[in-house]
Amino acid sequence: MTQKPVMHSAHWGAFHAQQQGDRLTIEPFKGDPDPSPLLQNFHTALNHPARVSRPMVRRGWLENGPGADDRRGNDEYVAVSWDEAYALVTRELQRVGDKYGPEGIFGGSYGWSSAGRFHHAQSQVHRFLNTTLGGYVRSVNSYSSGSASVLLPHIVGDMNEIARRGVSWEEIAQHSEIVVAFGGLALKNSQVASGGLSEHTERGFMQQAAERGTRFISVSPLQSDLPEEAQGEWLALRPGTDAAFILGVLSVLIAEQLTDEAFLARYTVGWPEMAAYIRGEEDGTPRDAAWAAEICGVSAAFISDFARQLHGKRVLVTVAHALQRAENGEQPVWLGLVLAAALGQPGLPGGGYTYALGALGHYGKHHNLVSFPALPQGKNGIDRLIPVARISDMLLNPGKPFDYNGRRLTYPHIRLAYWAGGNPFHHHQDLARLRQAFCQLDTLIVHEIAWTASARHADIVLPATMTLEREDIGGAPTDRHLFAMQPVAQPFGEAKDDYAIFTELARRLGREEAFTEGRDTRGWLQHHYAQLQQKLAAHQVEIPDFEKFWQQGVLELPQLKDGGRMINAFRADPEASPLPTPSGKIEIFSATIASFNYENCPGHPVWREPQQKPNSDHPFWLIANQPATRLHSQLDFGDYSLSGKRDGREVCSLHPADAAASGINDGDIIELYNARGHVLASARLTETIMRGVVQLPTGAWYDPVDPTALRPLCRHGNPNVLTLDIGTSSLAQGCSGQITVVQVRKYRGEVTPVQAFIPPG
Ligand code: PGD
Repeated sequence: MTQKPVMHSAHWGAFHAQQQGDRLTIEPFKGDPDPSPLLQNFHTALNHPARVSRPMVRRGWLENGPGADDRRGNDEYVAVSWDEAYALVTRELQRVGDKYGPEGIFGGSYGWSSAGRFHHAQSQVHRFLNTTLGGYVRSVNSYSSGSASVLLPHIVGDMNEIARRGVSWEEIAQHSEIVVAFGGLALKNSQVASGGLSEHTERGFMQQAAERGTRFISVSPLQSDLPEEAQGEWLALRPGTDAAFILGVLSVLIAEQLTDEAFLARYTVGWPEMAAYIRGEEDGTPRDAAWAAEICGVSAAFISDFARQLHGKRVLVTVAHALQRAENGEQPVWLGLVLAAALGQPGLPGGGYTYALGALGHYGKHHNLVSFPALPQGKNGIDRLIPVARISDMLLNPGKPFDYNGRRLTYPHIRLAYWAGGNPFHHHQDLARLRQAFCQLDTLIVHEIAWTASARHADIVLPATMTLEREDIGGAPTDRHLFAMQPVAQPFGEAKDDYAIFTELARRLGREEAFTEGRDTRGWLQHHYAQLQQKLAAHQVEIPDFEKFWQQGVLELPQLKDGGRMINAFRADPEASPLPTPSGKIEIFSATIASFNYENCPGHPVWREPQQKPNSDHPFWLIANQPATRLHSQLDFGDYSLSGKRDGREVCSLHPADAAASGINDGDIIELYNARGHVLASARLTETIMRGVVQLPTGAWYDPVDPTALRPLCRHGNPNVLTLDIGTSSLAQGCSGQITVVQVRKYRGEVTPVQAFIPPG
C-alpha cells in the first residue's frame, strides 16, 4: 500500500516500514544502537492465515444463547456479518447490563496489546464499558509485577519510583563496583517496553561498566540471564531460594559486624526484629550460612565469602520481576532491599537497591519532562476489583471471600467478560482450570487480530486490525522519542480498529457521543498532541505543530536526568525528605503488613518453604520464563518466533547430565508433565542451565490435542498448562507462574503436527 517507507513503532522498537505487493520491508529506526530482532516477526504477519478475517460466533452460543457451556474451547465457529455481530453484542450487553449491572461484567481485559497509545486496547475496553454501561469489575496490578507493586509502597515507595526513576544505567556504568542481579539482566527482557523503546542501550551500558571494572553477578538457574558483554559471574542457586540465600548473607554480615549500623539506625525501621529473626531468637532456628546452604544448594563457605566481598564496595542490588512471580514472591523483593540497606548503600551513586533493572526497557532510564496523554477512561460507577491473576478463582467461586493487601473482598458473580488486547490462554496459569472458569460465563467477547487460544474460547470474536494497519502515536514515559505511527497496509479481511468497533456499539447503545466526544481517530491524536504541546509550553518548550510532527514521523522530547531523586533526597536529609512509607523510612519491619496478620506474609521478610518442591514424582524445577523470540505470545506465527522452534514446536532446555539419566538426546520430543497436564517440546541440551532444572519459555500458543481433557496435552509447548494457579501470598495475590515442578521423559506417544495457527472451522 505504501509508496515510500513510513514510520511505525512496536513495544520492541521503532522502525520504517514499506509494503510493496506481498512484501513488507522493515528497517530499524536509525537512532537505535542495538535494534531488536523481534522486528522480524512482522514480515509475514499482515496476511498470515492465523489472522481473524471476519466476525465469528461460536456455534453453541449462537444456537443456545448465552449461558455456561462446556463446549468453549472445543466448538465450531460461524461467520456472521458485522451488522449481525453488532446486533448480538449490543443485545447481550443490554441484557447483562439491565439484569446484573456493572457487577456482572468483567472488563479487566489484561494484556499488552500494541504500542500505540490511542488504540491501547485495554484502555478502549475500559472507556467503552464506563461510558456505555456505567462500569465493570476491574483487575488491579499486572502479571509482570503483581507482588512487588503491592509490597514496595509499604516498605520504600511506589514501584515506578524505584524501578523507573531509580538508579540509572549511566550511574551504573560510572559508579557501581558490584551489581548483584537476582534473576539476571537478560537482554531478551530489556528489549521490550510497553509503549515502545527507540534506543536499546542496555548491552552498551553493561559493556561500558564491565570495561571500567564493574563486577556483574547474575543469580539465576540460567547462565543466559546475563549477556556476554557484562563479562559477569553466574551464581546458580536452586530456583526460588534467593530469599534464603540473602538471609544467609545477612547472617554473615551480622556475625562479622559488616553491617552499616549507622545507616540502619538512621534510615530504616525494624532492623532489630530482622536481626533477631536471622539469629533465630524468634523460634530457635538461626538463618545462618549453613542453614541457607542446605536450602540453596551452594556451600556455607561460599555464602560467607560472598557476604565479605560485598563489604566496603559500591554495591547495587536488583531483583527481577521473575523472582516475585512465584509463591512467596514478596520475600526476595523485600530482602533485596534489606541487603542493600544493611550494606548502607541506598542513595549512593550506582549503589543501593533498584527493582527489576533490565526486566523491561523502561528501567534504569530517564523520565520525560512531561508524559504523553492517555485516553481518558471515564468513570467506573462501581468499585469491585480482583488482583489480576485471580481470574479463575473469581469465575469459579462467586461470592467467596479472599484477602488482598489488608482488605477482605468477595468475588463477584461475573456473567460476561469483554477482552481486547490480551491473551489469557497465554498469560494465566493452569490452563485446564482457566477453561473451566471461562465455561462458567454466559458470554465471552474477544477482539483479536489472530486466532489465539483465547479467541478460540470466545463466544463472539471480532476481528481487530493490527498496529500496522492504522495510525497512532507511540511513546513511553521513559523514551525520549515520540513516533507518528503511520499505516503501512490496508486492514486484513473485514478487520476494524477496536475504536471503530466500540464506536458503533456505543452508537447502538445510544452512547456514541459519550464514548467518542465527537472525535475520530485522527481527532483524538490531534487532541492528545495538543495537550502535549500545552504541557510542554508550561515548561517553555515548543514543539512543531501536529502536521509537521506527522510529516517528520518522530519528535525528540526533553527528559529529566535525575534518576534516584527520591532515595537521594532521603539520604541527604531523611527528616526533610522522608520516604512515602508510614515511618518515612525504609521499612525492614512493616507494622502495616504485620497488622494484616497474614501467616504467609508477616511483618518482616522471611524464608517460607514453598508448596511446590521437586519430589520423586516431579523431580525437576520448570522455569517458565519470558521468551527470547517474541513478546509474550504476540506474533508467535512470525518468522523470528518460528526460527527458534524445531518442527514448529517450542524448545525446552535441560542439562546434558539430566538428559542422559533419562535417555533423552538433543532434538528428541520430550513430554513435561505434572498433575495439571502434559506439554510436548523439543529437547535442547545445554550446560548453561543448572542440573535439576528445565526451562520452557512462555508464548507458544496453547494447542491442546483434546481441549476438554482434565489434564490436557499441549503439542506446541505452552508451559502454562503446567504452572500452578495460586497467588503469591494474601498480601499481593500476584501471579506465581514463573516456576513449578514437573517430570520429564522422552515422548513415546503419537506426534501430531502443531495446529495452533490453523483457524477454526
Ligand atoms: P500478549 O501475548 O502480549 O500477552 O500476557 P499478555 O496477555 O499481555 O497478548 C496480547 C494480545 O493482544 C495478543 O494476542 C495480540 O494478538 C493482541 N493484540 C495486539 N494488538 C491488538 C490490538 O490492537 N487490538 C486487539 N484487540 N488485540 C491486539 C503477558 C503476561 O503473561 C505478562 S505481562 C507476564 S510478565 C507474565 N509472564 C509470565 C511468565 O513469565 N511465566 C508464566 N508462566 N506466565 C506468564 N504470564 C504473564
